Amino acid sequence: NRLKAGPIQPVCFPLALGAVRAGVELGAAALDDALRARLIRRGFPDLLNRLRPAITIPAPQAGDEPLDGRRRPGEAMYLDEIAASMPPLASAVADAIRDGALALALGGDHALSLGTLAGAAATAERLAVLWIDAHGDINTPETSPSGHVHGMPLAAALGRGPSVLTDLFAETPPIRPEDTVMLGLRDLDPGERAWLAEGTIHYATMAHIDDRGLDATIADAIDRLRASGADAVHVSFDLDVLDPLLLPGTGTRVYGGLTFREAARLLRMLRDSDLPIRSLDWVELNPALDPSGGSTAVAAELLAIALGETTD
Ligand code: 4U7
Ligand code: MN
Ligand code: MN
Ligand code: MN
Repeated sequence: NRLKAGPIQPVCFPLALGAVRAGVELGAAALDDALRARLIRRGFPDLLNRLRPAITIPAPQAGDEPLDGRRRPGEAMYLDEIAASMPPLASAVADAIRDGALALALGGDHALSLGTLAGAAATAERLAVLWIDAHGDINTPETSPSGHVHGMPLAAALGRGPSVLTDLFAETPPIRPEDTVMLGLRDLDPGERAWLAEGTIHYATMAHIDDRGLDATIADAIDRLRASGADAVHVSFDLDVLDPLLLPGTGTRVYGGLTFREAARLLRMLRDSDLPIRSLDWVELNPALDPSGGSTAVAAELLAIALGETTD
């Protein structure tokens, strides 16, 4: 489990086209800066030493045109630009993993998981995925109410969606729905609910977490990922899984999210597990939506816990 020990390679990918909302591209550098500053300030030299200098992969930007939130039904916005930007990100992630490091993708919006999942899958025989998010991100252009690609990356990784996205996984071993676990869900669109009702993807909504209890739900998820027999696990952490009262600096806020302590407990259990976690996404921080800086601080603090900072 590379969360707990070994080198960490931050890969910044300042993408906003998938969320069609300016400011989320600022999250990547803000997270890298805040994480390092925190580790220096709090005195965690071992963790700081594990952290390699960040690599920044260029992400396509909206340019002078304002981000255009309108679209025609069935269309996915900025689809070709986003798809074309993914291979360099996938390569950087695969290189870091092959080099023995934890590949830590800092976003940017969640469409970047198209690249990180493709890169992680390329290095594994069988990749399992843990998706921690208020949302399912298993829309296709046909089922998406928004047309925003950050609501579609997991669908494409699992083989559903426009060929320009699913082709990113053409050369990798397939990622299977039965090796996919989702946690924290509380805002699902009709097409996403219909897919989950097929019963293959393992998922826990926030209501399920309340009914079964957080620890048991996390233990179930870890058991499921271990039992999959996958030789690698990718964890994708969308910061909007946190309650918006705690982290308002994200683009698609949904009430009823995880508290700081619940998220810290989840991350400690993952960190201390025997799962072969080799890659991690930390996405959807939009510093422009929280000028107080509080959201960036919370995001960096939880990331430090995920990577082994401990006062346990
Ligand atoms: B995120 C949404 F309709 N489901 O598809 C959509 F509610 O990466 C939101 O999880 C997607 O932040 C949110 O547009 C994408 C919407
Ligand atoms: Mn989300
Ligand atoms: Mn997401
Ligand atoms: Mn979001």
